[in-house]
Amino acid sequence: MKKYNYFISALMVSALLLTSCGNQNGNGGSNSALASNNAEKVYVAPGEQDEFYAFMSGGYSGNITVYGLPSGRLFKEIPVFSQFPTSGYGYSEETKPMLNTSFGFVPWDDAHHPDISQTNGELDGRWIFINGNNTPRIARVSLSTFETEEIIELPNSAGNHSSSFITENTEYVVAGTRFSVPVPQRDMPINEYKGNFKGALSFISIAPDTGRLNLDFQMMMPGFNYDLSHPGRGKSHGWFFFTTYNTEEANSLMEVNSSQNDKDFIAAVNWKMIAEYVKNGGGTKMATEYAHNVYDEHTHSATSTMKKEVITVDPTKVPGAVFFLPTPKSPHGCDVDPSGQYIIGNGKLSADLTIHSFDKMIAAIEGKKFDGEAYGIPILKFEDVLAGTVKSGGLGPLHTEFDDKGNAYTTFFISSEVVKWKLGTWEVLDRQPTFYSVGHLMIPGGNSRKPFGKYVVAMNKITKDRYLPTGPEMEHSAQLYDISGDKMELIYDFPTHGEPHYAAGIPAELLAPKSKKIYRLDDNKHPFAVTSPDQAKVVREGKEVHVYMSTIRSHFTPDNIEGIKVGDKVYFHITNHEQDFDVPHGFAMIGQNTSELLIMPGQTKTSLWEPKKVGVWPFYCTDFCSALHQEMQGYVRVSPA
Ligand code: CUK
Ligand code: CUA
Repeated sequence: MKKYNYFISALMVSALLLTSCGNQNGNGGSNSALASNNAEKVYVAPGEQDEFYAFMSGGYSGNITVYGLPSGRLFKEIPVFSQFPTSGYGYSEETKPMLNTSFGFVPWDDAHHPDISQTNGELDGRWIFINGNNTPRIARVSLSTFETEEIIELPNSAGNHSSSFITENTEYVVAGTRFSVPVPQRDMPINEYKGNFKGALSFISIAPDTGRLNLDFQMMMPGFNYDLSHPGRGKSHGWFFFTTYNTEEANSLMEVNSSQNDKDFIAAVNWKMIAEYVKNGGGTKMATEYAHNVYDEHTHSATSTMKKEVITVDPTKVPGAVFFLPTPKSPHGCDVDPSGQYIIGNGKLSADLTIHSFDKMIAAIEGKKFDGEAYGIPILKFEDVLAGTVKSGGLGPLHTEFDDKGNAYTTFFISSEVVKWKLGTWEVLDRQPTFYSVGHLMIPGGNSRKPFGKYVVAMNKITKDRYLPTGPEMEHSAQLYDISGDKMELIYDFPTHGEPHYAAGIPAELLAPKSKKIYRLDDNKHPFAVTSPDQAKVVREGKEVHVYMSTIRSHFTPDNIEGIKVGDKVYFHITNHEQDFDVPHGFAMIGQNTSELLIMPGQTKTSLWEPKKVGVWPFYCTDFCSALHQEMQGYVRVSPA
């Protein structure tokens, strides 16, 4: 592989380590002259609704939070990878299988990048996808029920960071691997990493009607760190781009080891070509193990299947499908503009942004103008693919989004700012400070062919003085900018839950009409559902007891249960017979060490209780559902074993 000479400037390294979050205190944060005007811009009057929904990743909370824009109001937390006592997700018998993995039950993850399904490159509001970083998984969440419907684990992957980005007709959700690992996993010396570890890029197809996921194939790439990715769109539809770092393949990423190369790569992958190759029988079947968990909206239940095989593809066996584009200074963000022409790689140790041209890339490939190779994969010449450079004047560029007027907006972590620049001329048009140390930013539709360029949200890593301190640990801080004019205008601060890395935004008018208001009882195919309160019953099968329970304002049926013994396994299967919008009932049993349940109208949910003590034990409804909510109670008599 070609090597580049590179001296890391001392300034750069110290800046990277220190961050500038302390430097900007009092610098434009609370400009009261602007305040009254801007208050109107974010004010959503009582009874009125927000114009946009923002779906923010929860980071280490493992979930997705849903905010309104411009109000910054938190509407909902959607449990995805984490158990969630509020609704019983991951605790109820129906949802526990969602969190199965080949490592067992893993009720937590680190969720970074949500992405909304698209049709012809435009947001279509059907599903949102999100990655589990830690135990590599991809989830699909329904945007009609706002429930997690599917989670697929990714074998051979580790640190599933560069996902879950989708192709422009929602053909594939694609995942890179941040950590390369031995494939298959085995006991070997860590310092034999170089040349022996692999970087698996996973291509998961999405069924057009149901959204069902299938891990079609994995490309076994050289052992770099595949950090972020984005699909081509428009003219570059059919390609996927991944930033890499540590192309040195160092097993210890002290600065000296991994940033020796002046340039790492953006890997350009022609996924259409590889999908065709696999369809025609290409690739190798490899034995492995990964969980595939599916939640069925009709049975209100999930099933988990352990898959045993994956098709792997050696990229050198598909000539013309994979190329490396040299990209300076350990690139992080990898973003493609709405036209699909420009691929932006933000070198996080750099001040400048590197923009590659898709047309030039194709011309270089056709002209076979290569500059060596890495593990058999051709490297294109930097100058041959470069479209331009933005001399940003900032430090530590991370991520870029786009508006509908040909502008790009890039975050700078170290210099704590958003810089607006022009696609094609590469001139900087504006810059605004962020508070503080911004990671991603989001414009609704800002990574699609049709951005809605009214607002940009900056998601900041450090909160510092923005809110009254609620202890050493603070929520994160987001800033909202109005970008409808020539200059960005900071109009609002709001705290965000978990650690939002990225967000996906969508106009309310594309989403709200699809939102499901109620589960119909006649569509409830849960095996333990009861069709009416008079069907309620208690059935014993050996040590297992199944309580077929009904709940409707303001009563549980049955409400007095006898004949239970210490050591039994008691399953409460509770059907909510309400058919009014937004009337859940809860169910909680004393000593219950899983969680309560929240059962929506038309749903059936199950809680397992294993009584440990003789006595008469109460249960009650946990959701204030009617004037007689406090009357929603019952007893279970537990006799000696
Ligand atoms: S990110 Cu995941 S480390 Cu820049 Cu997309 Cu925050
Ligand atoms: Cu049902 Cu409270």
